[in-house]
Amino acid sequence: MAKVYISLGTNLGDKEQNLRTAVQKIEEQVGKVISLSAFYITAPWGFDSEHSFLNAAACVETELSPLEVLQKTQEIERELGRTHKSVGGVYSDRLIDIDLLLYDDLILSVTSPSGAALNLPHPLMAERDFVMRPLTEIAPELVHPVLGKAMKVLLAQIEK
Ligand code: PH2
Ligand code: MG
Ligand code: MG
Repeated sequence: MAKVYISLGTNLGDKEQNLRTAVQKIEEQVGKVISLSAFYITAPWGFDSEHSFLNAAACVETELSPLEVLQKTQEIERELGRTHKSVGGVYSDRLIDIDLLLYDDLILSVTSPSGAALNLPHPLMAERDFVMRPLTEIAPELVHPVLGKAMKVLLAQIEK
């Protein structure tokens, strides 16, 4: 059984409900949610929007492979009404975004059959306050498999 850490974000609609529904669907389709952070109100990062975000992190125990987890989480995004994805680092408002951060200690860069890229660990996670704050809440001592530092240390680096 693998442990996968997931980041969730939403800045449209009933944000709290969007996160709750996503977590419920993850539990049904990916595996047992063994930890879930609080929901954090965050400012849009990397683009301008009048809509603030609600972000969270979760740890899920799964029997699925990394690409299967990606496929399921993308399906859940579509079920929740997400119609388009960010392209080339150009972000837009969204009902739900579910990103894979870590899958055990795997270091991996592949393209799924659907054409989506899967990079593990998530290449931008350690730069993003909206990811690292909820993740550090649920896994402060977890060591990043590439950077070799605990999440609490990486978060402190962003904050200073
Ligand atoms: N997601 C992005 C880009 N910017 N900003 C916040 N606050 N929260 C997010 O989840 C977020 C973002 C790309 O997916
Ligand atoms: Mg994202
Ligand atoms: Mg995404």
